[in-house]
Amino acid sequence: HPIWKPYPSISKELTNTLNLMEKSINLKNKSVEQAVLEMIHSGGKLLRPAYQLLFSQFGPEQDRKKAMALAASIEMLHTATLIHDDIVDDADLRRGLPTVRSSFGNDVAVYAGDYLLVCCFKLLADYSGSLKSLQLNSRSMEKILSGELGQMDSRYKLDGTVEQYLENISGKTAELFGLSCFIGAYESGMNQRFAKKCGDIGLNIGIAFQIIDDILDYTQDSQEIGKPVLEDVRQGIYSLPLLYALQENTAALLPYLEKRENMTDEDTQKVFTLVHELHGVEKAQALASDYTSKALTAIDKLPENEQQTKNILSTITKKILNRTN
Ligand code: 2DE
Ligand code: MG
Ligand code: MG
Ligand code: MG
Ligand code: MG
Repeated sequence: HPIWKPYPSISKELTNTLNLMEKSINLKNKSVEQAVLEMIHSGGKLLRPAYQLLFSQFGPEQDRKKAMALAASIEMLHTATLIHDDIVDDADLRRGLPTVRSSFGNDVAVYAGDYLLVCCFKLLADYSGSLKSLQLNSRSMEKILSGELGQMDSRYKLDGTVEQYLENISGKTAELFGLSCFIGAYESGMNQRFAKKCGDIGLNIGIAFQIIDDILDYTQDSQEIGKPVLEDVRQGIYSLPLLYALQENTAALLPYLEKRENMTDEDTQKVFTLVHELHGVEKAQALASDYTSKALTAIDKLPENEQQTKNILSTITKKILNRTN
């Protein structure tokens, strides 16, 4: 992916990580195998493995083969959650391409996600030096699921709070960023205290990342972000910009939102306009900036090293959190 081009050594390790993922995929069932392979090669930014590889540069144990295997494991977990997410969200487009569920159907999509979860744990069990990483990984999966379920349980709720929203995205999205950063540092031989700081940086990056993702639903069109926009609203997922707008003026939004899944395109357009007018986007951008600043301040306090990891982390984090797609 072009964002890694300025960093040849990470770029090379990410290519090797992808190759390792590809090599570990072997199924008799060619539909599921092809679905998994297509998804892996669909041009994702590889953010989680990249953060994991970068944080693994801090420790004394520089086993790069292990670092790349663990990075592959994280990306496989991430890919599994996306395939399953697109089933739950009825999404037809991801990264500008048809989703697994729309190309291959729900059955293949469920199995493709299942298989990637299996691969994730196989790699982790084979390469991680400690039970700790396996424990953390399973706990993270539990938190990802809790975030998703929290979101599902808040569907169509007009009195959802920012706190609940933050709790849900901390699980469904930020947890995986936190895990990547923690495991990167920890498996390179850093102590838990340091790894925990790295994990917290990942959590803040992940929260900002999801807030921005939710803002893009209100500022970009589907072509620009390569996935459906405003579907969330129709499905009752009221993300931060809409939550802020609801706090400002529930009555203005109610006539549209109360139609629930029967909202027309005009209704969602009207909600879109109101969210902007009621400063929902602006306020969400401000909260994303707070989390970005927290992450950048903590990155700034990381130790210096030969690879200048700290500078790379800072540059790419700024880039990612200023993204428009
Ligand atoms: C993406 O959220 C969230 C991903 C987490 C999905 C987790 C699932 C539980 P979005 P976009 C489905 C499965 C859990 C496991 C396997 C541990 O807001 O806009 O839907 O990219 O993101 O579709
Ligand atoms: Mg989705
Ligand atoms: Mg979803
Ligand atoms: Mg989204
Ligand atoms: Mg969504």
